[in-house]
Amino acid sequence: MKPVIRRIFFLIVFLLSGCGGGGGDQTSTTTSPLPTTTTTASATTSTSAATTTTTTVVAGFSVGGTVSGLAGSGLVLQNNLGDDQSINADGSFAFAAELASGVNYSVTVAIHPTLPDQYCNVNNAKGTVAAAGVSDIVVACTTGRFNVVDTNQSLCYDSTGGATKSCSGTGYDGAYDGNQPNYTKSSDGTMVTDNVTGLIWTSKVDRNGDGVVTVSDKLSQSAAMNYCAGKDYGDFTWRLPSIKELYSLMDFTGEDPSGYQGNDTSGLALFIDDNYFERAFGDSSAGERIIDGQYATTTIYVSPLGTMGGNTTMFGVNFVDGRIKGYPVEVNGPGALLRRCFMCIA
Ligand SMILES: [Ca+2]
Ligand SMILES: [Ca+2]
Repeated sequence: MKPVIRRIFFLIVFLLSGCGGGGGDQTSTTTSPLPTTTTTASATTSTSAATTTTTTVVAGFSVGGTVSGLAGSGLVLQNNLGDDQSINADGSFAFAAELASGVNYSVTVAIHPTLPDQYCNVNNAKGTVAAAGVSDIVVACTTGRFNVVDTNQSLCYDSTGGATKSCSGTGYDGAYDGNQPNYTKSSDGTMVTDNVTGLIWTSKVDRNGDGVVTVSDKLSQSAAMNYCAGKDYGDFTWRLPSIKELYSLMDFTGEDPSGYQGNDTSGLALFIDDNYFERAFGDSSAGERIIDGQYATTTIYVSPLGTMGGNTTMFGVNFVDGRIKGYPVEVNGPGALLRRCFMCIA
């Protein structure tokens, strides 16, 4: 949604109606006195018995910040997935549309710079306007690097007993915050923007849209690549991710359910943020295990020794048990059992 945004102004038109006498119609426009109104981003109309008063109250605050490190061209920022703002040089910026107090903002990179290829990271990207302009959004562009997302792991464990311990000085994942996972879901819930890597993901694994993830939604690697390439949605060019891209979604707050005997998956903690991405497990009705939540990638494991009984092997991510492994790329076994979950990226 794009709220109507303008600076505060008051327009009061008193239409004097029904006056007796032969003076004819009278219309006056004034800027005071001001009626008591609630400040919102939309027009407010109030009516009294004596006069008809139309009061338009629009309050807006700028949303912006600073850009640094920009070397390429073509950088486009968005606020709430709209209001495109082209950036040509380092320095301060502000979106054209201003937001009313209480309105959320979420700044993302719509197009990263090219020539040279750059990645621009956005910090302080989200918040709620609080009766003041926002100017602390920091867009930092770098050349030739891929922003690594933190695994969301903030705890550290003793390597022998497994008890939690202080992270200080350990050098463990939990000792580093890094680029914390940060996602934005599209309004229809079908796409997720990773605000750290800049990748845009399809969020659904339920390919046939019947509301449940089964083997019918899974494909072999080549079929998944064709499916993504043929996807016509959102004016993007879609493709199957590489292992590096898919692994960037790994969330180590998940818990490995290996050994779990039940069929109810509702209490299982996945290794992907299910606030943004669909939950997917093995299809027990088709003979799969609950942990058969492997996702396909384009990345092939090249080994002179051969793997998977001589079958070409791709790297995949299992968001149910948190593992990264090699899997055969094609359906060559008992029917659907070697098909994989997948998501597309742009
Ligand atoms: Ca961490
Ligand atoms: Ca389905």
